[in-house]
Amino acid sequence: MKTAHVDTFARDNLPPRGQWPEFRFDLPELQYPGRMNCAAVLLDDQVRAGHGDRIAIRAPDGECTYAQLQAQANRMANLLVQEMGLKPGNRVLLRGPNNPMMAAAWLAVFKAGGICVGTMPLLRAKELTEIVNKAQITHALCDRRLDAELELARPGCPTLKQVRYWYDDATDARIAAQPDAFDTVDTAADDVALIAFTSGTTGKPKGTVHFHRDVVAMCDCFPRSCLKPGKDDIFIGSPPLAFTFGLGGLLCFPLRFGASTALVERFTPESMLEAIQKFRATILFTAPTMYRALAAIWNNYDLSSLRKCVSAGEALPDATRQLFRLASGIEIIDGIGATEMIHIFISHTPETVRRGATGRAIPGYQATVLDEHAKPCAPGVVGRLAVKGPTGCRYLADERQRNYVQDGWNITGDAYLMDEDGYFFYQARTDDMIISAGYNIAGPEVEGALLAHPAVAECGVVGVPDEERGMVVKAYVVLKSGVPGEAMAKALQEHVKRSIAPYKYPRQIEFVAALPRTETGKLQRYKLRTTS
Ligand code: 3UK
Repeated sequence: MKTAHVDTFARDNLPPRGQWPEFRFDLPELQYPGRMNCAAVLLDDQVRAGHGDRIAIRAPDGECTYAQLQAQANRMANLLVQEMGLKPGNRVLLRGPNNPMMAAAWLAVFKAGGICVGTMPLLRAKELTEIVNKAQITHALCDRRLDAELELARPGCPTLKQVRYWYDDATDARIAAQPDAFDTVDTAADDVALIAFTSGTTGKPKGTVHFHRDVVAMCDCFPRSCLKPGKDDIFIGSPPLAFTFGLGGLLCFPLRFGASTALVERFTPESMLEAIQKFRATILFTAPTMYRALAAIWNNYDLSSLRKCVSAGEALPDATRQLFRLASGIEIIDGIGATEMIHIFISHTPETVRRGATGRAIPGYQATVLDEHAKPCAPGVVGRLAVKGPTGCRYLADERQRNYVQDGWNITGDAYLMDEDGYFFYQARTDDMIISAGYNIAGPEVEGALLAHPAVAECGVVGVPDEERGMVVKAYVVLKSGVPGEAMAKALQEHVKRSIAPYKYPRQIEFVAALPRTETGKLQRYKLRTTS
């Protein structure tokens, strides 16, 4: 299909075809036409189908309908094209907390045939500079409140010529002055729609390239099979739209199903429950650590509207699943996704949960566990997780493509085992396995055991160098009750020895006030390792 992009930078910097994963479109709902713009599917089609008067976005300062969201996205698209000179295929940096302006900006860039590059609100000038230069970003739309780091980055960003800040009177007036009609650019289904940078913890950031078709495919896989949302659902949650977990769960999924999204800029556990209560939200997206915090204060709010809860970003320990179910009555839907895959590919419904498992390959995806010779492991044997489906990894000009894609499979970097029934059990990140005195120990399993102890609020387990054993298991523990010290350490060690194979118990325990986490809720194990 002929590209609509005038600027072909992103296409030109895709990996060579031979290094692409195998793409599979095995379901009837994945048979897409050759031309599609994801914003036309998510927004224009909904308005055309008569949903214009339904609420699309709810926010603390008001609501907006599908028709109003479309008009705002159109005005912003006109600003991009008429005043900022955007050409289809140009990369546009987007930066702001989750709110209606930000949502409209994403849709505006898609409509104009631009390529969205979302950036996490907490990124600093150095990281922004790397992203702008890697993706050769030409335009930026940014919330005025987050201008400082972007301005600091600009001198090091020669390609970035056009920057506008919203919530700035001049820009807001220019947006308001634009026509509210815009002809959505008729992109090819395989024109690039976004470049998502991985929240990876080490090394230079990797840009993962996703097409318009991929954005629609993520809506037609996980939510369709595991969430089954309806028009009356109200989505809410914490992941930033710059994280594809949030882009799907808090913008694309609700629009695809004609539902609505409640966008809130910042959450504490308390304000999240207040917001669920206020908006009568029905579907929640957040990370395991937030579910632990919510469970502790659940009873203080009326949360009767909530039906479904999705957890992703890191492993959900069974102890957290049980803690949350006791508090809320809700069985969490766990799902593993990756920026490379754009969204979730292994998950389950509340009815098909299996304790300790992430779930099964969702319809549309295949998953397997491979041994060191790239052969499938027998059930119960730990190996490397490999997946394929309608979406997959295409790094922007990056040698690391060869690590992630092997023989057509996407290799996520996770150690998993599969049982006889096709359920996948997370062990650890492949490079996080602890080898102590010849034993392979998965840190998350030890964390799961510790979390089942009533005194433990949060914990992180890593291997630290040891003369005698090569490595020993060390646990960093945040307590919710009890006193840190020798006696508590002893009690926790005994508890672990009673719950899992005794050799896995943490020989060292350090009590801390908090654990280092990324903006996406992931424990930063490398920081724990370097502090020991
Ligand atoms: C880990 C999980 C166990 C796993 C993501 C949903 O997390 C997302 O993307 P990232 O690129 O990280 C990917 C890696 O995170 N992980 C994520 N979910 C789980 N491990 N159980 C889980 N449920 O190591 C994976 O390889 O930041 C998640 C949707 C979109 C996403 N981008």
